[in-house]
Amino acid sequence: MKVCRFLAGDNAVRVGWVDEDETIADLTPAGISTLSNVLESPDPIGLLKAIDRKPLPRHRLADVVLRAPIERQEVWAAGVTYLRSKTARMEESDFSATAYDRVYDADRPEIFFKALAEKVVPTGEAVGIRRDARWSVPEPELALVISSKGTIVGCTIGNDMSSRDIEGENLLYLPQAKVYDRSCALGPWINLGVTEADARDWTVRSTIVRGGAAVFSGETRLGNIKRRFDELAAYLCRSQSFPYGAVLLTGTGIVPPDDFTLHEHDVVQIEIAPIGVLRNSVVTV
Ligand code: DO4
Ligand code: MG
Repeated sequence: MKVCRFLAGDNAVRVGWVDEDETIADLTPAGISTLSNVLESPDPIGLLKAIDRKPLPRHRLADVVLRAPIERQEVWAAGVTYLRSKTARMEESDFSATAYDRVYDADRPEIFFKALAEKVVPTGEAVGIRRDARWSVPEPELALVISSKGTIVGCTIGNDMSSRDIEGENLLYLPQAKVYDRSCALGPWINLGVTEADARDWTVRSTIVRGGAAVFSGETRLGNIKRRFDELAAYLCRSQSFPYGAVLLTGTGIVPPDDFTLHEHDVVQIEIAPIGVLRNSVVTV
């Protein structure tokens, strides 16, 4: 079951149920006006199943504008959860190599703050590359949607945009490499009730298009993530409460070659087939 935030004719943000036939049922007449109404329910799937969709207004996906599937949640990100991410980062920086090597094997994962909800970019809008960075990449990641009780209630696709030269220069620069305008995209919507066992069979595919041609393609299986999803969520929620819930990016296993950097006007496409596609052009910020 997929739920989204969308704008229809009157420019009000509504919550919709996305059907397999690519239409959206507007949940407003059913009393659901926020995503939190669903995500914070004791039984999100049961809540939706109890709704009679027949009388609800319907829109074709092509006729609406999707907003990022987030309201007031903080966005956090786990790092170095794939062997590919560890080796890429160890090559990027002699200075920080030991830290990446150690965190990959440590009990405690790397988890860092990524974005406030209002700064998250939806599918169809531009993600940013910093004007003071020379080496910028997308990080295609599964994003876990976590309720205020710390329960994983759904998932979506995330892009943890990163400035690798800034991160590689000094580990203490990580917040500047990771947190800046348009550095986080989420979407297109949230899949509810996915089990970790199912998701581990899914493939993440990423393509970067420049001037109409693909300049990078890569893929990985979510089963390559070293840590369990509930382990990551539990670490995030240790000694920290999230009254509006949280979104946790689970790390990247797709790393373009070291001579690749994003350019303005590139288009980054990330697909996890059972969820959908997150597509963003690139702008310098
Ligand atoms: O410390 C580096 C960040 C790691 C990261 O974002 C990832 O592995 O996805
Ligand atoms: Mg990342």
